[in-house]
Amino acid sequence: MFAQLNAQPKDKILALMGAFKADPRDTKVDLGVGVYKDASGHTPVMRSVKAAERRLVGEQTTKSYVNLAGDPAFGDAMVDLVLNGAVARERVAAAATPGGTGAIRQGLELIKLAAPDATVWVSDPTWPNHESIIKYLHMPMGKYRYFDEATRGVNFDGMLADLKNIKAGDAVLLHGCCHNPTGANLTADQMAQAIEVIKAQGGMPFVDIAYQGFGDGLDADGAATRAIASAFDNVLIAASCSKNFGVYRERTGILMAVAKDEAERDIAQQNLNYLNRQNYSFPPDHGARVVTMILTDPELRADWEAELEEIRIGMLGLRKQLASELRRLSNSDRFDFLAEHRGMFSRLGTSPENVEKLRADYGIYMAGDSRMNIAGLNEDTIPVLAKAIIDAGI
Ligand code: PLP
Ligand code: TYF
Repeated sequence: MFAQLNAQPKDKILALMGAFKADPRDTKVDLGVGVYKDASGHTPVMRSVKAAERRLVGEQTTKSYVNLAGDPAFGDAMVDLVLNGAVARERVAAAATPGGTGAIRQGLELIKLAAPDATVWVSDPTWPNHESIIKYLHMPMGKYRYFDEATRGVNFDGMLADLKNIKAGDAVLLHGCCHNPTGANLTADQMAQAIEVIKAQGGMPFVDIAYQGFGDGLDADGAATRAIASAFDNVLIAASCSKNFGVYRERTGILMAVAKDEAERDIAQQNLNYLNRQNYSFPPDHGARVVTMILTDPELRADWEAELEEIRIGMLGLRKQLASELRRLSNSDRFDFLAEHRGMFSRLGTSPENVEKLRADYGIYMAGDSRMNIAGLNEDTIPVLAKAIIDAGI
């Protein structure tokens, strides 16, 4: 049996983690995998998460099964966090999933159940796992232009032109905020225009929101998802708690299906439950329970929001410092886009050869497409990176 298996391609971002670990240089800088790190390079457990876990250990009296869709209180709390009343609660089906990745997988499977021939459109570029899962499911995939290599902003004209090619019944995967891997995002006005085009074409949006609170703030980062949810009869939303609660390994996420009305919501909910059952029966509960406790306890919530805001402001500060150091060294404004980008990532916009040069000559690790994890920087490494970028002739 196993002799018939083919070798599988590695996840390039995860492979980079191994290469970084193996590098003996103590000057090395890790801008690879998308995990938040503080100034000392540590990924801490958030204070509110620690407190909620302590409370949970004391209070929990059973580890018995919950529901196929997970704890309904988690669904309520997350629908509230992401949608904040943008659509009537009765229209939203929700199921807990193993991380945001699980939600993406289940959402794609739901599309496949409903419309096996639907094309799923993704931004070019997008998070590599989007493409990988779509291919694995043998679903037709299309790409819409997204990144402008010259400005390192969004190629909005290209995006709109490509969205005008989608067919009725197709799905369009959109990043709710903090685009991965580019860091370039639509303005509210551009999103409104994209919504109009997708609507006119009869497409259905599928929003992936994995960084709410990492861009312009918890509320502002939900605005695009809310605008989308309130503009269509049907929308899918995959939300991850990995980053904004720092619960990466707990695998905490949720898939929401916004339906036309309550009756349609019931059918959608049955299908979400069905898909969970086919794939793993019950979704993980620990992280979801911790998140629910934080979101519903005013004290824990206030502390979580404060810590998340510190993280966000810290990353914004790093962006500004890097852009200003590069402005000084290059005597130009050509790196100002770094301060305009939002979230954890920025695509520097240079060749794989230059990325390799930065790794080999300077010990600076970034993804092969020149995506940098801004949270991997600190006051000491910003000048090192800026100098390396200029010395390498980028
Ligand atoms: N979507 C995007 C764009 C991401 O960058 C991530 C990364 O972590 C995820 C979804 C899902 O992450 P997780 O499955 O760890 O919740
Ligand atoms: O893009 C990233 O770096 C994060 C973390 O298979 C990640 O989203 C990377 C690879 C992967 C799963 C998560």
